Amino acid sequence: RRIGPSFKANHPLASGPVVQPAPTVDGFVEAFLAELNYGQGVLLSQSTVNDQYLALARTVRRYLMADWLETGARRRQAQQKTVAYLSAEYLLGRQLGNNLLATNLQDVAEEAMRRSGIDIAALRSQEVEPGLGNGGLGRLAACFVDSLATMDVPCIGYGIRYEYGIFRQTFVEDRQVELPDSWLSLGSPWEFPHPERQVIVSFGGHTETTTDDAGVERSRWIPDWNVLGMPYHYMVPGFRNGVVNTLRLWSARATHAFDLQIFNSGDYAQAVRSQTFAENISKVLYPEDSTPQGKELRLQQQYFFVACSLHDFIDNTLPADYDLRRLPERLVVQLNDTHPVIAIPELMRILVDRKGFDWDEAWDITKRCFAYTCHTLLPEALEVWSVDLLGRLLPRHLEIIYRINEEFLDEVREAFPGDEMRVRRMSVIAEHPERSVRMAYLATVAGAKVNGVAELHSQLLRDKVLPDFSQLWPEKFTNVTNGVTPRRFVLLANRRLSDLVTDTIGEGWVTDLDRLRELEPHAEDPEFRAAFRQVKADNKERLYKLLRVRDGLDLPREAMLDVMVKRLHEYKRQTLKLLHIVSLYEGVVSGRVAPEDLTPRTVVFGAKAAPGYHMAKEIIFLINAVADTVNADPRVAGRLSVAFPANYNVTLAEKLIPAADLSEQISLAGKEASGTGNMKFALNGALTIGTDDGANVEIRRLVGDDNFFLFGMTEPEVETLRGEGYVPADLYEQDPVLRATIDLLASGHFTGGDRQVVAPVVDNLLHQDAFMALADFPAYLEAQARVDAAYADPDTWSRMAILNVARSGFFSSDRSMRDYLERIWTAR
Ligand code: B1H
Repeated sequence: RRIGPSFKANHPLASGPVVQPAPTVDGFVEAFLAELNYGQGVLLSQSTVNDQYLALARTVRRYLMADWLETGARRRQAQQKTVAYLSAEYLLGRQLGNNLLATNLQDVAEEAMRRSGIDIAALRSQEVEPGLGNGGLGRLAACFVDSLATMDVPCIGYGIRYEYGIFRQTFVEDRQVELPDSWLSLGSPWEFPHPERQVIVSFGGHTETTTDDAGVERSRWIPDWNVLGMPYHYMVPGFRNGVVNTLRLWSARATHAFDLQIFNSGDYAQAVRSQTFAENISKVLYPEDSTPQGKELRLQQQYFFVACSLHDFIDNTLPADYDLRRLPERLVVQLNDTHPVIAIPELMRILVDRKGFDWDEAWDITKRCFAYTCHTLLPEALEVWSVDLLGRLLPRHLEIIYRINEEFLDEVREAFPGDEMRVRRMSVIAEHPERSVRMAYLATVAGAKVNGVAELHSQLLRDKVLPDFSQLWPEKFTNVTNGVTPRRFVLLANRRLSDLVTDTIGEGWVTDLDRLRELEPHAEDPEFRAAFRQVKADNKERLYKLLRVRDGLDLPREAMLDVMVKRLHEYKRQTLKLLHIVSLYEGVVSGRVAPEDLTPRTVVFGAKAAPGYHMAKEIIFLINAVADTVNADPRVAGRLSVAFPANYNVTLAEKLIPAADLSEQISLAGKEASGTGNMKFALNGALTIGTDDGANVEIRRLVGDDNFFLFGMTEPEVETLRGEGYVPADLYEQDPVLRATIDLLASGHFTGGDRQVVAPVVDNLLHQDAFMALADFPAYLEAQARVDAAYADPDTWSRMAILNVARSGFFSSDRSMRDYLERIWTAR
């Protein structure tokens, strides 16, 4: 056995050596068996797959431990500025594969398992991914903490340890049925509970005004109930760099003091009820992606994790004697959308009420600590909390928000004398339809920086969502285009492509993704192109094998793989993709098109709908109904198939994306803030068919117009059409292909003759079509025809695909993190 590689004798850790197993097959086997016998309490011969998975996970954990402890000690000593990334969601994906990759132990572990008579693949499949997020926003947080660790930036990711993550989606008679995601039920080997670091969080009650020793009036919060926050720590390893950062997720517990009172009063049942009540706070992730519900429990969740996190940083992470006037030198709080914005009045409360600062000084400190990232443009997605609810749950915070707003509005009046309309527009407090707090405005007032997540989005944020603010403070606004981690989404998900790339240009690209540029000349090399095509074919084979076992799907091997995976939302326009499929099918069954003229395609959808989003669920039903009919119809056999595997998640994404030929990014222009799936597909050599929206704009600029299938209206064109009055039914009347397509859908052809069940979607398209699918339909068909033409020549297609890989290095989340460091975290 040897001492951990980064251990130094004179290091603060020298109070005791950290032993980690030797990174040899023997060392690994020994450590694994020790975990199995002494950790899990079973003999290898008696062990289940789950025992073996848990033991393997704990073995891998050991190899990270010395680095984790050392990183922690180093950070404590250096007292550098630290990023507190506050996010209500972390969509982490499976941990085992990522951590084997980070420690460079895949081969050793595989061989060690083989020697123990175990197929490591079965153990990998045993892991239930922590689905603690809804979609892009949560996955982005996970990519960002990965990059920060790889770049050795001090960062603590703070969030909520939901007992149930995003629901498990199943289909029953083609309709979505949600099941609870009990991801913890078979054990959770990647987390470290720290009950000794519990903190108390208060809610409710009222405030009182008192006069302090200096004769100054101060408000005091007298809450009426408390819960405990218990942190669970997760390792966030950098890529083979000896750094392991921490993700700290909070779980709600009942306080003992609280319980005891009730127990003493003799009401046992009430005491147990209150225990359950407290623990409800971290029970379940709200499954709404982009349309927040103003539910009290959700506000409790937000305040709960924010209060725990600030307390943890200020009271447990900073040295005891730290001078809080210098807090902005040590802390930058990045607010991942508005969900943690209650942190702003919370820091004010800590500074003023607990630490005795005067208001102005506290406000000066607070303003320099926060930065806010906005992830949306949809007006219905901008969070507001009713004053009534907020005042009941957090009366002191409401007072603080009022005072922040008063002083802010004075500033507005000073800058724009006599413009009371503007003052009302900019107020953090909305008066209609109900008095409420506009969280995005509060974040903008308090944040030193405000950023959007792609160039177009940041521009629209300035011009459309927060125009008054960008006029008042133009220098506050900036852009940081999203990114994705190449470790998980290329190296781990696409080992075949990674090997080809590394054989061609060396391995530096994994942490310096711009180096993919060096692949560009190889697009002209027929041998490289053939190898590239073989990688795709192998990835397809792997995917289809999985889908057969996972979903009972049997998909043709040769067809173009056309993939649309993302949350189900009308603005993303899964219906437009569906109309394309129906139009191809209708062409054949009506005899307009000979089947052999269809480019063979397999379309794969993956999408969860928010359980309360009725239209989204109707669309899911319709996709499934069309899939059933198309797949069963011999007239299109081998030419057109549609698959909709249930429960799309990170684990499935890692198999789907590397196999895809075509990436569908077809949102109505101006609606998708960025998208990050679009980046993952491009990096894995799929071509994009997409609108001029979100990060598509930047993808197209980088890969080149010739290597991207652009279609549809631009954002200004969308605005113009809306201004003129958009009448989708007119388009239906005028366009015979569209009419035939919609007529076939409406006829009940896909639903056993039932016209009633398709009506919600069809009527909506004809009479509302808020996201203008019909308006972009002809352009979309035309672009898909260009796709078919390009796909017909394998050399053309693979040249384009290789150039997509070579030119997408910009979309590494390492680059996003460099941009945050430069534009937000150090520029103040
Ligand atoms: C994004 C959300 C979101 N934007 C509210 N907004 C939620 C809003 O639980 N809620 O209430 C959950 C999620 N998610 C996405 O963020 C954007 O739609 C994508 O375009 C973007 O790529 C992603 C990351 O920036």
